Amino acid sequence: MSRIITIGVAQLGPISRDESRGAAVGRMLALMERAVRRGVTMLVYPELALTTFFPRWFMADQSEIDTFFETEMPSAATRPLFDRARELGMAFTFGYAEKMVIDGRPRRFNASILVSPEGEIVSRYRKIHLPGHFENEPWRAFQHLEKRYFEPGEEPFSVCDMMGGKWAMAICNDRRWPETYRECALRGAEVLTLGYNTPLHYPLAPEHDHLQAFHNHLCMQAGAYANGLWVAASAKAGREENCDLLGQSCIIAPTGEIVAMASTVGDELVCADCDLDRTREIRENIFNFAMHRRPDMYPLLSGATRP
Ligand code: ING
Repeated sequence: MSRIITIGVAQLGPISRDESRGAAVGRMLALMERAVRRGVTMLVYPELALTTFFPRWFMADQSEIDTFFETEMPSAATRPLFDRARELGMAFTFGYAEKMVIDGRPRRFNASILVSPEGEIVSRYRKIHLPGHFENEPWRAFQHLEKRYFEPGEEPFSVCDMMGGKWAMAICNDRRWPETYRECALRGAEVLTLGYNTPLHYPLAPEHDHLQAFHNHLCMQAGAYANGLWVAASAKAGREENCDLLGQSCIIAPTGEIVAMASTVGDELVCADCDLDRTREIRENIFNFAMHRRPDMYPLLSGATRP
């Protein structure tokens, strides 16, 4: 019996700084309604889907920074998303700024969750690769203060069994690191979902600005192919608070082919019928890890005990 799952990627256009959680959730719900009409049973929303990408500003006051964080999930604002998805029997994933108290200490992460068709949070992930910087750098057209506002995730990538498939989550900058895909594939993942907020301008290397779309797909297509993974990637896109964010949300097959892609920089749904068994074309042949991979020959990568 084939394991075809119709995956939807719900790209979001700009979210303004003063946009309420309710407004953002309303837009997410509208995309969910469109998704169910397309037969989608798994819907992928972007990184930090509930707010504007606030690391673009330096804020000295922690109480102001904390206005962008969620202290409970589901919250009153996001509960409608959980309720409607459960009514529709749709799984979904989205990213948000998570603040929680652990051992009496407030912790803050750039997080994402996977919610089952029954409306249960079945997996949590906290962004491992935090890009950007810690101190305010006024020379930049905009800041990228993820290293200031978030702590790096302390748990490795993980795989969750759901809907007959094996799902892993990553977030934004994670997609640029080949280790992300290989670790998830070695753990048995068949689908990697991720969201991103990617400015077109990269202050440290503006000569690469024109390559943002190329690099975006390059890293995900390569990761999908070399690991036999479906990749479903959802952008927060468009001119958000005067900062142009890359769109081109997409679904990539284990062959590395882009099988669906957004063509706007606004709220847009793209879908594809994803046969999870197609991962086997890659994982049982060209990238059969057991048969061909040589971790003893990559001691610096694999931690194998060789000089
Ligand atoms: N954003 C960017 C990303 O990795 C970035 C940071 C932009 C890195 C452009 C390199 C080039 O897509 C987040 N949120 O990680």
